[in-house]
Amino acid sequence: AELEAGLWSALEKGQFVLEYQPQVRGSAKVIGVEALVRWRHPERGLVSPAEFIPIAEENGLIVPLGRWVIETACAQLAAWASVPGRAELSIAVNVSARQFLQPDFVADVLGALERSGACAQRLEIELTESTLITDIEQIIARMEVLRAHGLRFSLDDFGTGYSSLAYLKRLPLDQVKIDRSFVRDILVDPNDAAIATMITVLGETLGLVVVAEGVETEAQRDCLLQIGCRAYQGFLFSRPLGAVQLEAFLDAMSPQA
Ligand code: G
Ligand code: G
Ligand code: MN
Ligand code: NA
Repeated sequence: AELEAGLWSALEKGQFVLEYQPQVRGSAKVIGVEALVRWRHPERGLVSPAEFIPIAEENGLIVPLGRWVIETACAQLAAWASVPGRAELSIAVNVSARQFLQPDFVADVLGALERSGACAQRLEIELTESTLITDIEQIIARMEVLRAHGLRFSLDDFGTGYSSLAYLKRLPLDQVKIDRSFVRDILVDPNDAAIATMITVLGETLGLVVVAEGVETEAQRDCLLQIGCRAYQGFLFSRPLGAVQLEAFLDAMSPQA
């Protein structure tokens, strides 16, 4: 309750910040970043979205907060568009069900792209399986409208929800993310390795980019590579970084850019 009181004013006080976690293909090429929101709380310091997103979804703040996330990501894309080596980067934003199903969602996203001048092809939307339990037809229709404008879609936390296989077939997706719960013990748990393999094969067969989340060690990455998964996100490469730190990280990855 104490957290909730501060949450309402946090947006106007400018207390939210985005961090960006690189997504890497092969061993070094950064293909994009995932935007992850944090709350710079005056007393508590950086508060994790795991703590406040559920509250924001409950009380409706997720709608203006989600709008702020998309606007901020678009502004970042527009800033990168003119920088050599940065213009190809995409930003993935997490969108919750309540936000995605707002009547104004499509208009908001297209408006943010237009106002910022960001390229729609560089903006990716991550939906989780739990988003998809309500009103699947409506969700698919919206995805198709946004994809027609060039946006891409990623299915987050794959394998942790319901009806995974049916969704994977029906949804107009570009990418699927192997949930980090399957990556964590991939070296020691044959079931996790089997699930990660299944998701990779299925994703590739359906023409999707498959990204493994929560990759923390080289051994995990090697194992994923062996099963055919070539794109990764996780602490092995980088933690989520503030915009300034991210610039330094990108410069270190490709010094000539
Ligand atoms: O960054 P971190 O591991 O603390 O994120 C925890 C959870 O918060 C993740 O499930 C992530 O998807 C979610 N999250 C992070 N940023 C956003 C956001 O901008 N919008 C929504 N809806 N969820 C987010
Ligand atoms: O649900 P979603 O996939 O959006 O969650 C992303 C969350 O995963 C972020 O909060 C981020 O901090 C966290 N994360 C990113 N990389 C790693 C990792 O290598 N290990 C662990 N344990 N968490 C990670
Ligand atoms: Mn995500
Ligand atoms: Na995830």
